[in-house]
Amino acid sequence: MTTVIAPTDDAFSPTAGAGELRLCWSPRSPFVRRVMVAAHELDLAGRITCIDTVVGMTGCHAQLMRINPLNKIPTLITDDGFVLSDTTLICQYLDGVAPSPRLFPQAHAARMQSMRWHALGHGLTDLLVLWRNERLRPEEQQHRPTIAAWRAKFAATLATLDGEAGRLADAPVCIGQIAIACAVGYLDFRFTDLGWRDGVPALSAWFAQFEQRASMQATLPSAG
Ligand SMILES: N[C@@H](CCC(=O)N[C@@H](CS)C(=O)NCC(=O)O)C(=O)O
Repeated sequence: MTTVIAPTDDAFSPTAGAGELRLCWSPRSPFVRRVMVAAHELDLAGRITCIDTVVGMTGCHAQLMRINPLNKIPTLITDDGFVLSDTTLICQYLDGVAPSPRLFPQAHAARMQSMRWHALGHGLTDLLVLWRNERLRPEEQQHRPTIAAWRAKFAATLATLDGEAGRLADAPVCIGQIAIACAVGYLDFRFTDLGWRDGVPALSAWFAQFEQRASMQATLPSAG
């Protein structure tokens, strides 16, 4: 069960209580979801208090800006005085403080495979969040060539992942699969019109399995 608190000044104070981790959070962000899935996989979710933090590219969140000049979520406040922004960094932090770290493989070959998948999932998420923001603009202000390029890159990324679905299924759960699953989950949340499953049956089948994990079910996006 995720503990969510209101965005008071106190909540954003840059030191969490002993043993506590505070996460500037939204149930809609695919980046935040990646952190929360990692936390669940590492049995750390119970230590995280989520601060309800509504951000947008066209404005600044006053309290978040005081601790993170980039004004982005996720931002993690730790009990040892760190304020960490950047999803990858936060996931690495969680892996490092978990009783048994395991989402970032140590062995070079496994690590490179995992981080390569992570880069694909992360890049796809970046692209989709930009695309979503563009869609929120009035139709006549949307830049069609850029949208056409995003569409091509999205399709090419899914085709690449479709070819790797067997390896995604066979590898031990790591940050790479989590990043891909959260990106694909964002397609189901915000881009239902794209019909992303068409033409990528192996990736669809892999995701159908992966999203049954307790960590994915506990972090389903909500529009609320
Ligand atoms: N590179 C960042 C991206 C995070 C990001 O873009 N988060 C969005 C929410 S999904 C955000 O905070 N947008 C507000 C802004 O860009 O000002 C990361 O990996 O954490």
